Amino acid sequence: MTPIQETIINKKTNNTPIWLMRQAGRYLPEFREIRKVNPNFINLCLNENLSSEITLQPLKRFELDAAIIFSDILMLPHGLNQKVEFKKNHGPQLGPLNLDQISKIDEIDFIEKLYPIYKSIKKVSENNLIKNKNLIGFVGAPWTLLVYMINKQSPKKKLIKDFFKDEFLINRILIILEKFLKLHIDHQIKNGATIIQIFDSWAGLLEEKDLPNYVYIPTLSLVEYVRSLGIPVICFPRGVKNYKNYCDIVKPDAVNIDYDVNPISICKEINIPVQGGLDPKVLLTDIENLKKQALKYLNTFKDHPYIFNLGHGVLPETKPDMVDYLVKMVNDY
Ligand code: 1CP
Repeated sequence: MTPIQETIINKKTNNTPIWLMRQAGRYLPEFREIRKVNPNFINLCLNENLSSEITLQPLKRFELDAAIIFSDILMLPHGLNQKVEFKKNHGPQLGPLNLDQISKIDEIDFIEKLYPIYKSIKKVSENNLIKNKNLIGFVGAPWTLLVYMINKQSPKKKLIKDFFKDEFLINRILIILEKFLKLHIDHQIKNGATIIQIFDSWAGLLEEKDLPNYVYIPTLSLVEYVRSLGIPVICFPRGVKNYKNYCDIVKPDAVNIDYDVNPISICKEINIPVQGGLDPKVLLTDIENLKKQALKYLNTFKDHPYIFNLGHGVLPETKPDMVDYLVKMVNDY
């Protein structure tokens, strides 16, 4: 068993594995080299040679316990033929959402469109660097994908005014997403992903009363699906106010907490393995502060199954030396 599986499945507490969200990305000069000559982000995700190379870049530098496949949650709407573009300094921009068109998408066409992602996963899984480590496949949660598909761009702090106006459209999209997310998960696992993480980056935008419909029910269905395939599933419902409720209802194998969550109370309230929490901005400060903040998480969770990670992705301004220090520190703890 890998260190992460020991933590999630055997609930071991005497070693703390580590990987970082967005560990493959813009803070690495070797990534920026590739990115510079590949201005189209979607095409880069669909280039199995480059995306597998990028996935492995952080493992060449740091003693991490997992690789996360270099792709994006928005490859799913791309697979459903909704236009997705990543504009410089602007984030994603999506095209019109045509329900008739999306309803007609055929499973084979979808898989064919995303095929290079699965080939990339296969390549990484066959690389020596991933031995005794996990390869993390991922999807966006139905709610977060719905947000991008209807909002057409990052909601930042809020949704467009008429977001909930067309209830029929929303319900149809959620049903279609569930079907294709399962297909996408299935193919990632078949090609070598050994854990699935579900990112619900915009769960925090919903009021408590809307969580069952948009977050709990659709996510529970995915969690049960991943579990039926015999693979652990980690959920990251960023920004929800009540992580305990979420865990009690959705029942993931582990939960990633965001940096606004108080680790001490979560450790008391939640029985399942916990991942993450450290504010990625701490990596922009200094070694002293990084050590202090990281120790806060390590000490709090010393008797709780815990996977070290951040409360959101590594920021592009991060110095690789700070990541190096953090990984060494966690491994030496
Ligand atoms: O070079 C660039 O300009 C691209 C930056 C970039 C990268 C490196 C984007 C654009 N996506 C990614 C890769 C990515 N995205 C990974 C794999 C690499 C890794 O983690 O090491 C993963 C797991 C994601 C997941 C993702 N994409 C999420 C969920 C996690 C989170 O950050 O909340 C979300 C919301 C996205 C959408 C997305 N992709 C990229 C941007 C700029 C955004 C929008 C973010 C926003 O709305 O603010």
